[in-house]
Amino acid sequence: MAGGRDELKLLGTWTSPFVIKVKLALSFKGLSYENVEEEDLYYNKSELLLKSNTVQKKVPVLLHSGKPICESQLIVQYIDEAFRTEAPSLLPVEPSERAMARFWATYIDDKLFASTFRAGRAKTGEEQAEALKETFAAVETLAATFKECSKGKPFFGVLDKSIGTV
Ligand SMILES: N[C@@H](CCC(=O)N[C@@H](CS)C(=O)NCC(=O)O)C(=O)O
Repeated sequence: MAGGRDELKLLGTWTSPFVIKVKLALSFKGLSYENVEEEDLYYNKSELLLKSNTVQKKVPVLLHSGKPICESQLIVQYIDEAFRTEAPSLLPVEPSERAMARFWATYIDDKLFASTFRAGRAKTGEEQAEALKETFAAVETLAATFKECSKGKPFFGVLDKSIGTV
């Protein structure tokens, strides 16, 4: 397996969708890494996180031979560029398709994750209902987009007899 525990260290927390995104990218590329879980991300950040992401102090941070890479989308791109493994590229090769993939990745971060977090932190039922409405609208947009992007490919929007339409 490429990567290696000495070479790659992921600072994260298991609940974070941004961290999960990076874990998926590492897994698709067949890279092994050391997972370093932040025990108390919001109240007591580790020294390693504070010195690795001095600006945002957020996870995920990928340490590659000690060098920190921050921001989940940039980490995914970094993994794609830095590790030419047998696995296919994470992003399309064609520039316009690549731009489109980045557009939807940003949409997921800005719309889906943001409204989901808002729903979780809402102080009133009304606030929560509003945030959930936005979340479901974003999911519908994504479902339609993935179906469209997957035409002719065995991916989203394919009818599988055992699990129905996904
Ligand atoms: N845009 C960043 C967002 C990362 C982010 O918001 N991480 C949260 C965990 S889900 C965090 O570390 N929060 C700690 C804090 O705000 O102090 C990315 O994509 O990496």
